[in-house]
Amino acid sequence: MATKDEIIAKAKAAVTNFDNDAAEAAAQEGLDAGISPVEIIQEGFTTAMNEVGDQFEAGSLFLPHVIAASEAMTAGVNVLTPALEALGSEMESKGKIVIGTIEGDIHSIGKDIVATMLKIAGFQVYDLGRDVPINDYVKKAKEVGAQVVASSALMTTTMVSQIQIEEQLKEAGLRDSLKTMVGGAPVTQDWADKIGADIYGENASDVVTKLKEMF
Ligand code: B12
Repeated sequence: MATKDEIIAKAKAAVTNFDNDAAEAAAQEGLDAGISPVEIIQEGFTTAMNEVGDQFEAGSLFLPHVIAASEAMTAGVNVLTPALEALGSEMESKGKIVIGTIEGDIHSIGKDIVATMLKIAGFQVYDLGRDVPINDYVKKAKEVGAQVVASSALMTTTMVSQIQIEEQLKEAGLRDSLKTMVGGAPVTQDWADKIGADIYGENASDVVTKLKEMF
């Protein structure tokens, strides 16, 4: 039987080789070997996506490669999702979270992982998808009585819109009754502090730890 390191290496190679079948096979092999789906996602698929991103930035890979890599990652994550969800299905709701990728931004992989992990941790998650108009976060938060409004931004050009979430929640009179949470690759604790967001989450595990402490 392959070792954990070998299976994680297969998961990484599947993404960097743009191979959906290999990603699904590595995910299944990991589950069969008893490896945590979270580890397969973070150490395997995400590490590989970051490498693809670095090569895209350096000009050695192009957009079709990034699309193919993200499809491979999604194929692998889809195999892991039922196992992830099964971990949390027995838990009672800890609170309501509205989440989405911000207006103008279609990057959804990281947001999807965070949403899944929050469901597992026992939160009731309302996922608005990607390219979400600012007002939609506010409307949904009001409609469901959310405790947290969470936004993902993967580009320096779209993270600035996280400021508008803060402003529109204030205008709607909701800001004091809930917490805001921000994340995504260019987002930092400094940025969260600067715009007045309550919580910054570096990755899905960090998000869950911080929210569990808070609720
Ligand atoms: C995959 C990808 C794509 C895919 C997205 C597919 C999809 N369905 O999501 C596609 C090919 C569609 C794409 C398109 C584009 N992309 Co792109 N893409 C990436 C890439 C390589 C990886 C992103 C990813 O999925 N990472 C894996 C996930 C698991 O990590 P993550 O998203 O960071 O999420 C983790 C944390 O950030 C955090 N997190 C995420 N969301 C949230 C939310 C909350 C609330 C919290 C607390 C935490 C949190 O937890 C997650 C899990 O651990 C990045 C490079 C990079 N290193 O980020 C570029 C990158 C983001 N893309 C970039 C660009 C420029 C684009 C395009 C404009 C390209 C083009 N010329 O068309 C378009 C954007 C179109 C648009 N309007 O949005 C640039 C952005 C540069 C900038 N301005 O900041 C990057 C940085 C690449 C680069 N180095 O140049 N892209």
